Amino acid sequence: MAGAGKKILALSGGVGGAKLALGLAQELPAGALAVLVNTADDFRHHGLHISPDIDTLLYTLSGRSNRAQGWGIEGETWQVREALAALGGDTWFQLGDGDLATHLLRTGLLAEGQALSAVTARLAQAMGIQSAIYPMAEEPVSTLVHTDEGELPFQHYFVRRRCEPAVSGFSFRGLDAARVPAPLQALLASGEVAAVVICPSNPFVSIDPILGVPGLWQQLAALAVPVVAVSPIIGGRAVKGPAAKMMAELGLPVDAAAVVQHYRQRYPGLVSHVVLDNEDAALADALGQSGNEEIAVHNTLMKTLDDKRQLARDVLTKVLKNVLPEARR
Ligand code: FO1
Repeated sequence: MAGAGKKILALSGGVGGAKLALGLAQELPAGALAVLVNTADDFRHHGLHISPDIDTLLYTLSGRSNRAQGWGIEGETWQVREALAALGGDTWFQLGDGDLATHLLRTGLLAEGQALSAVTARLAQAMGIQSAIYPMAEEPVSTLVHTDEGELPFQHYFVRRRCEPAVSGFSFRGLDAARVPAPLQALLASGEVAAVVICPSNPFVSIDPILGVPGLWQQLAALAVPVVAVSPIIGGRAVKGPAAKMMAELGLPVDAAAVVQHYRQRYPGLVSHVVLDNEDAALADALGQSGNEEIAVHNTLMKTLDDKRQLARDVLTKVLKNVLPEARR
Protein backbone atom coordinates (compact mmCIF):
# COMPACT_ATOMS: atom_id res chain seq x y z
CA MET A 1 0.00 0.00 0.00
CA ALA A 2 1.16 3.48 -0.82
CA GLY A 3 1.09 6.21 1.81
CA ALA A 4 0.38 9.92 2.09
CA GLY A 5 1.44 12.19 -0.76
CA LYS A 6 0.54 9.55 -3.33
CA LYS A 7 -1.60 10.50 -6.30
CA ILE A 8 -3.84 8.97 -8.91
CA LEU A 9 -3.17 10.23 -12.44
CA ALA A 10 -6.31 10.08 -14.60
CA LEU A 11 -6.22 10.47 -18.41
CA SER A 12 -9.33 12.19 -19.70
CA GLY A 13 -11.00 13.54 -22.78
CA GLY A 14 -14.36 15.28 -22.53
CA VAL A 15 -17.66 14.32 -20.93
CA GLY A 16 -17.14 10.60 -20.06
CA GLY A 17 -13.69 11.18 -18.66
CA ALA A 18 -14.80 14.17 -16.61
CA LYS A 19 -17.55 12.09 -14.98
CA LEU A 20 -15.10 9.54 -13.61
CA ALA A 21 -12.65 12.32 -12.69
CA LEU A 22 -15.40 13.91 -10.59
CA GLY A 23 -16.06 10.60 -8.82
CA LEU A 24 -12.34 10.17 -8.16
CA ALA A 25 -11.95 13.77 -6.94
CA GLN A 26 -14.76 13.24 -4.44
CA GLU A 27 -13.52 9.85 -3.22
CA LEU A 28 -9.85 10.72 -2.88
CA PRO A 29 -8.22 12.94 -0.27
CA ALA A 30 -8.02 16.60 -1.34
CA GLY A 31 -5.18 17.08 -3.83
CA ALA A 32 -4.66 13.37 -4.51
CA LEU A 33 -6.08 13.49 -8.04
CA ALA A 34 -4.16 14.76 -11.07
CA VAL A 35 -5.85 14.76 -14.47
CA LEU A 36 -4.00 14.74 -17.78
CA VAL A 37 -6.32 16.11 -20.43
CA ASN A 38 -6.57 15.84 -24.21
CA THR A 39 -5.90 19.15 -25.97
CA ALA A 40 -6.06 17.88 -29.55
CA ASP A 41 -9.72 19.09 -29.68
CA ASP A 42 -8.45 22.64 -29.07
CA PHE A 43 -8.98 25.19 -31.79
CA ARG A 44 -9.19 28.89 -32.47
CA HIS A 45 -12.63 30.35 -33.01
CA HIS A 46 -13.37 34.06 -33.33
CA GLY A 47 -9.71 34.57 -32.44
CA LEU A 48 -10.10 32.77 -29.11
CA HIS A 49 -8.17 29.75 -27.88
CA ILE A 50 -10.82 27.16 -26.98
CA SER A 51 -9.80 24.06 -24.98
CA PRO A 52 -13.07 22.11 -24.83
CA ASP A 53 -11.86 19.08 -22.83
CA ILE A 54 -10.00 21.18 -20.26
CA ASP A 55 -13.10 23.34 -19.85
CA THR A 56 -15.44 20.37 -19.52
CA LEU A 57 -13.19 19.15 -16.71
CA LEU A 58 -12.95 22.59 -15.08
CA TYR A 59 -16.71 23.06 -15.10
CA THR A 60 -17.40 19.48 -13.97
CA LEU A 61 -14.92 19.49 -11.07
CA SER A 62 -16.09 22.94 -9.92
CA GLY A 63 -19.75 21.86 -9.98
CA ARG A 64 -20.63 24.39 -12.70
CA SER A 65 -21.19 22.07 -15.68
CA ASN A 66 -24.39 21.77 -17.64
CA ARG A 67 -24.97 18.13 -16.76
CA ALA A 68 -27.72 17.48 -19.31
CA GLN A 69 -25.47 18.71 -22.10
CA GLY A 70 -22.14 17.47 -20.73
CA TRP A 71 -20.21 20.57 -21.85
CA GLY A 72 -20.63 24.26 -21.04
CA ILE A 73 -21.95 25.97 -17.92
CA GLU A 74 -25.28 25.38 -16.14
CA GLY A 75 -27.61 28.38 -16.35
CA GLU A 76 -25.48 29.92 -19.10
CA THR A 77 -26.71 33.07 -20.88
CA TRP A 78 -26.26 33.66 -24.64
CA GLN A 79 -26.26 37.42 -25.21
CA VAL A 80 -22.96 37.48 -27.11
CA ARG A 81 -24.09 34.60 -29.33
CA GLU A 82 -27.32 36.44 -30.16
CA ALA A 83 -25.42 39.66 -30.89
CA LEU A 84 -22.96 37.73 -33.04
CA ALA A 85 -25.78 36.09 -34.99
CA ALA A 86 -27.35 39.52 -35.59
CA LEU A 87 -24.04 40.64 -37.09
CA GLY A 88 -23.94 37.59 -39.37
CA GLY A 89 -21.07 35.94 -37.43
CA ASP A 90 -20.53 32.19 -37.17
CA THR A 91 -22.53 30.64 -34.32
CA TRP A 92 -22.31 26.92 -35.13
CA PHE A 93 -19.97 26.47 -32.16
CA GLN A 94 -22.00 27.72 -29.25
CA LEU A 95 -20.11 29.96 -26.86
CA GLY A 96 -22.07 31.09 -23.82
CA ASP A 97 -21.36 34.36 -22.02
CA GLY A 98 -19.78 32.77 -18.93
CA ASP A 99 -17.81 30.31 -21.05
CA LEU A 100 -16.51 33.22 -23.14
CA ALA A 101 -14.91 34.69 -20.02
CA THR A 102 -12.81 31.49 -19.74
CA HIS A 103 -11.71 31.73 -23.38
CA LEU A 104 -10.95 35.47 -23.13
CA LEU A 105 -8.76 35.01 -20.06
CA ARG A 106 -6.98 31.95 -21.52
CA THR A 107 -6.36 33.64 -24.88
CA GLY A 108 -5.03 36.80 -23.24
CA LEU A 109 -2.67 34.97 -20.87
CA LEU A 110 -1.35 32.76 -23.67
CA ALA A 111 -0.77 35.86 -25.81
CA GLU A 112 1.28 37.30 -22.92
CA GLY A 113 3.50 34.24 -23.16
CA GLN A 114 2.17 32.08 -20.33
CA ALA A 115 2.18 28.31 -20.85
CA LEU A 116 -1.15 26.49 -21.25
CA SER A 117 -0.38 24.45 -18.10
CA ALA A 118 0.06 27.65 -16.06
CA VAL A 119 -3.10 29.20 -17.50
CA THR A 120 -5.04 25.99 -16.77
CA ALA A 121 -3.72 25.91 -13.18
CA ARG A 122 -4.82 29.52 -12.72
CA LEU A 123 -8.32 28.81 -14.04
CA ALA A 124 -8.60 25.71 -11.82
CA GLN A 125 -7.55 27.72 -8.78
CA ALA A 126 -10.02 30.50 -9.60
CA MET A 127 -12.78 27.86 -9.78
CA GLY A 128 -11.81 26.36 -6.41
CA ILE A 129 -10.60 23.03 -7.85
CA GLN A 130 -8.19 21.07 -5.65
CA SER A 131 -7.17 18.50 -8.26
CA ALA A 132 -4.23 19.25 -10.55
CA ILE A 133 -5.23 19.58 -14.21
CA TYR A 134 -2.50 19.22 -16.84
CA PRO A 135 -2.89 19.78 -20.58
CA MET A 136 -1.21 16.92 -22.47
CA ALA A 137 1.16 19.44 -24.08
CA GLU A 138 1.93 23.16 -24.09
CA GLU A 139 2.29 23.13 -27.89
CA PRO A 140 -0.80 23.22 -30.12
CA VAL A 141 -1.92 19.81 -31.38
CA SER A 142 -4.97 19.43 -33.63
CA THR A 143 -6.93 16.34 -34.55
CA LEU A 144 -7.80 15.95 -38.20
CA VAL A 145 -10.58 13.46 -38.87
CA HIS A 146 -10.19 11.63 -42.19
CA THR A 147 -13.67 11.22 -43.63
CA ASP A 148 -15.56 10.57 -46.83
CA GLU A 149 -15.85 14.37 -47.06
CA GLY A 150 -12.08 14.85 -46.75
CA GLU A 151 -9.95 15.83 -43.76
CA LEU A 152 -12.01 17.77 -41.24
CA PRO A 153 -10.67 19.69 -38.22
CA PHE A 154 -12.10 17.96 -35.15
CA GLN A 155 -14.72 20.52 -34.08
CA HIS A 156 -15.93 20.84 -37.68
CA TYR A 157 -16.44 17.07 -37.76
CA PHE A 158 -17.87 16.85 -34.24
CA VAL A 159 -20.05 19.93 -33.84
CA ARG A 160 -20.57 21.45 -37.29
CA ARG A 161 -21.10 18.13 -39.12
CA ARG A 162 -22.53 16.34 -36.04
CA CYS A 163 -20.19 13.35 -36.55
CA GLU A 164 -22.13 12.43 -39.70
CA PRO A 165 -19.24 11.91 -42.19
CA ALA A 166 -17.87 8.33 -42.26
CA VAL A 167 -14.45 8.10 -40.63
CA SER A 168 -11.43 6.31 -42.13
CA GLY A 169 -8.67 7.48 -39.75
CA PHE A 170 -7.16 10.32 -37.77
CA SER A 171 -4.01 12.40 -37.71
CA PHE A 172 -2.76 14.72 -35.01
CA ARG A 173 -1.06 17.78 -36.42
CA GLY A 174 1.74 19.05 -34.18
CA LEU A 175 1.89 15.91 -32.05
CA ASP A 176 5.45 14.99 -33.07
CA ALA A 177 6.68 18.35 -31.72
CA ALA A 178 4.62 18.16 -28.51
CA ARG A 179 6.42 17.79 -25.17
CA VAL A 180 5.16 16.63 -21.80
CA PRO A 181 4.50 19.86 -19.83
CA ALA A 182 7.11 20.59 -17.15
CA PRO A 183 4.68 20.32 -14.17
CA LEU A 184 3.56 16.88 -15.37
CA GLN A 185 7.16 15.87 -15.94
CA ALA A 186 7.84 16.88 -12.33
CA LEU A 187 4.90 14.77 -11.10
CA LEU A 188 6.09 11.74 -13.08
CA ALA A 189 9.60 12.14 -11.68
CA SER A 190 8.37 12.64 -8.09
CA GLY A 191 7.54 9.00 -7.43
CA GLU A 192 4.11 10.14 -6.17
CA VAL A 193 1.98 8.54 -8.89
CA ALA A 194 0.50 5.40 -7.32
CA ALA A 195 -1.69 4.43 -10.28
CA VAL A 196 -2.89 5.64 -13.65
CA VAL A 197 -6.58 5.52 -14.65
CA ILE A 198 -7.48 5.74 -18.34
CA CYS A 199 -10.99 7.19 -18.09
CA PRO A 200 -13.85 5.97 -20.31
CA SER A 201 -13.06 8.54 -23.01
CA ASN A 202 -12.90 8.00 -26.76
CA PRO A 203 -9.78 5.83 -27.39
CA PHE A 204 -9.14 7.26 -30.88
CA VAL A 205 -9.58 11.01 -30.46
CA SER A 206 -9.17 11.53 -26.70
CA ILE A 207 -6.76 8.93 -25.29
CA ASP A 208 -4.57 8.31 -28.38
CA PRO A 209 -3.50 11.97 -28.68
CA ILE A 210 -2.55 12.02 -24.97
CA LEU A 211 -0.58 8.77 -25.16
CA GLY A 212 0.83 9.91 -28.51
CA VAL A 213 2.83 12.77 -26.97
CA PRO A 214 6.33 11.52 -27.77
CA GLY A 215 7.71 9.32 -24.99
CA LEU A 216 4.70 9.69 -22.69
CA TRP A 217 3.21 6.20 -22.77
CA GLN A 218 6.62 4.62 -22.37
CA GLN A 219 7.23 6.92 -19.39
CA LEU A 220 3.90 5.90 -17.84
CA ALA A 221 4.73 2.21 -18.39
CA ALA A 222 8.14 2.74 -16.78
CA LEU A 223 6.48 4.03 -13.60
CA ALA A 224 5.66 0.35 -12.99
CA VAL A 225 2.38 1.25 -11.24
CA PRO A 226 -1.05 -0.20 -12.07
CA VAL A 227 -2.64 1.29 -15.20
CA VAL A 228 -6.41 0.79 -15.25
CA ALA A 229 -8.40 1.26 -18.48
CA VAL A 230 -12.15 1.76 -18.09
CA SER A 231 -14.02 0.84 -21.26
CA PRO A 232 -16.07 3.63 -22.87
CA ILE A 233 -18.09 1.00 -24.77
CA ILE A 234 -20.97 -0.67 -22.93
CA GLY A 235 -22.97 -3.42 -24.63
CA GLY A 236 -21.66 -2.38 -28.04
CA ARG A 237 -22.66 1.27 -27.59
CA ALA A 238 -20.85 4.45 -26.59
CA VAL A 239 -22.54 6.22 -23.68
CA LYS A 240 -22.03 9.57 -25.43
CA GLY A 241 -20.17 10.66 -28.53
CA PRO A 242 -19.06 8.92 -31.72
CA ALA A 243 -16.73 6.16 -30.42
CA ALA A 244 -19.03 3.27 -31.45
CA LYS A 245 -19.82 4.83 -34.83
CA MET A 246 -16.09 5.37 -35.44
CA MET A 247 -15.29 1.75 -34.56
CA ALA A 248 -17.86 0.46 -37.04
CA GLU A 249 -16.56 2.78 -39.77
CA LEU A 250 -12.95 1.75 -39.05
CA GLY A 251 -14.01 -1.90 -39.55
CA LEU A 252 -13.51 -2.85 -35.89
CA PRO A 253 -15.89 -4.96 -33.84
CA VAL A 254 -17.97 -2.56 -31.74
CA ASP A 255 -17.32 -3.89 -28.27
CA ALA A 256 -15.20 -3.34 -25.19
CA ALA A 257 -12.80 -6.12 -26.22
CA ALA A 258 -11.85 -4.19 -29.36
CA VAL A 259 -11.03 -1.14 -27.19
CA VAL A 260 -8.68 -3.32 -25.12
CA GLN A 261 -7.12 -4.77 -28.30
CA HIS A 262 -6.55 -1.24 -29.55
CA TYR A 263 -4.66 -0.33 -26.37
CA ARG A 264 -2.72 -3.63 -26.50
CA GLN A 265 -1.58 -3.05 -30.07
CA ARG A 266 -0.64 0.61 -29.70
CA TYR A 267 0.77 0.58 -26.18
CA PRO A 268 2.04 -2.96 -25.54
CA GLY A 269 2.27 -3.79 -21.85
CA LEU A 270 0.90 -0.42 -20.67
CA VAL A 271 -2.52 -1.44 -19.35
CA SER A 272 -2.45 -3.77 -16.34
CA HIS A 273 -6.14 -3.71 -15.37
CA VAL A 274 -9.33 -3.42 -17.42
CA VAL A 275 -12.78 -2.45 -16.14
CA LEU A 276 -15.73 -3.69 -18.18
CA ASP A 277 -19.36 -2.84 -17.56
CA ASN A 278 -21.64 -5.46 -15.93
CA GLU A 279 -23.42 -5.71 -19.28
CA ASP A 280 -20.15 -6.95 -20.86
CA ALA A 281 -19.36 -9.58 -18.20
CA ALA A 282 -19.50 -12.28 -20.89
CA LEU A 283 -16.41 -10.77 -22.57
CA ALA A 284 -14.24 -11.04 -19.46
CA ASP A 285 -13.04 -14.65 -19.69
CA ALA A 286 -11.88 -14.54 -23.32
CA LEU A 287 -10.29 -11.13 -22.78
CA GLY A 288 -8.44 -12.38 -19.71
CA GLN A 289 -7.16 -15.43 -21.59
CA SER A 290 -5.94 -13.43 -24.59
CA GLY A 291 -3.84 -10.96 -22.58
CA ASN A 292 -2.07 -10.24 -19.31
CA GLU A 293 -4.45 -7.65 -17.83
CA GLU A 294 -6.60 -8.33 -14.79
CA ILE A 295 -10.22 -7.97 -15.93
CA ALA A 296 -12.79 -6.54 -13.52
CA VAL A 297 -16.52 -6.06 -14.07
CA HIS A 298 -18.43 -3.15 -12.47
CA ASN A 299 -21.22 -0.72 -13.25
CA THR A 300 -19.55 1.87 -15.48
CA LEU A 301 -22.68 3.75 -16.60
CA MET A 302 -22.45 7.07 -14.70
CA LYS A 303 -25.83 8.78 -14.73
CA THR A 304 -25.85 10.17 -11.20
CA LEU A 305 -23.19 11.55 -8.87
CA ASP A 306 -23.61 8.36 -6.81
CA ASP A 307 -22.76 6.28 -9.92
CA LYS A 308 -19.60 8.34 -10.48
CA ARG A 309 -18.49 7.97 -6.86
CA GLN A 310 -19.34 4.27 -6.81
CA LEU A 311 -17.28 3.56 -9.95
CA ALA A 312 -14.42 5.61 -8.48
CA ARG A 313 -14.71 3.57 -5.24
CA ASP A 314 -14.75 0.30 -7.20
CA VAL A 315 -11.62 1.35 -9.11
CA LEU A 316 -9.81 2.54 -5.97
CA THR A 317 -10.79 -0.20 -3.54
CA LYS A 318 -11.49 -3.29 -5.66
CA VAL A 319 -9.38 -2.89 -8.80
CA LEU A 320 -6.48 -1.00 -7.19
CA LYS A 321 -6.99 -2.67 -3.80
CA ASN A 322 -6.72 0.53 -1.77
CA VAL A 323 -3.53 1.76 -3.35
CA LEU A 324 -4.45 5.07 -1.67
CA PRO A 325 -5.81 3.99 1.70
CA GLU A 326 -7.20 7.21 3.12
CA ALA A 327 -10.02 7.88 0.64
CA ARG A 328 -12.73 10.35 1.75
CA ARG A 329 -15.99 8.84 2.88
N1 FO1 B 1 -20.38 20.62 -28.35
C1 FO1 B 1 -21.42 20.63 -29.19
O1 FO1 B 1 -21.93 19.56 -29.54
N2 FO1 B 1 -21.91 21.83 -29.70
C2 FO1 B 1 -21.38 23.03 -29.33
O2 FO1 B 1 -21.84 24.07 -29.79
C3 FO1 B 1 -20.29 23.03 -28.39
C4 FO1 B 1 -19.73 24.21 -27.93
C5 FO1 B 1 -18.71 24.15 -26.97
C6 FO1 B 1 -18.18 25.33 -26.45
C7 FO1 B 1 -17.17 25.29 -25.51
C8 FO1 B 1 -16.68 24.06 -25.09
O3 FO1 B 1 -15.68 24.02 -24.17
C9 FO1 B 1 -17.20 22.88 -25.59
C10 FO1 B 1 -18.22 22.91 -26.53
N3 FO1 B 1 -18.78 21.74 -27.04
C11 FO1 B 1 -19.81 21.78 -27.92
C12 FO1 B 1 -18.29 20.43 -26.62
C13 FO1 B 1 -17.01 19.99 -27.28
O4 FO1 B 1 -16.73 20.56 -28.50
C14 FO1 B 1 -16.91 18.45 -27.40
O5 FO1 B 1 -17.68 17.82 -26.44
C15 FO1 B 1 -15.52 17.99 -27.19
O6 FO1 B 1 -14.56 18.59 -27.99
C16 FO1 B 1 -15.43 16.45 -27.35
O7 FO1 B 1 -14.76 15.99 -26.27
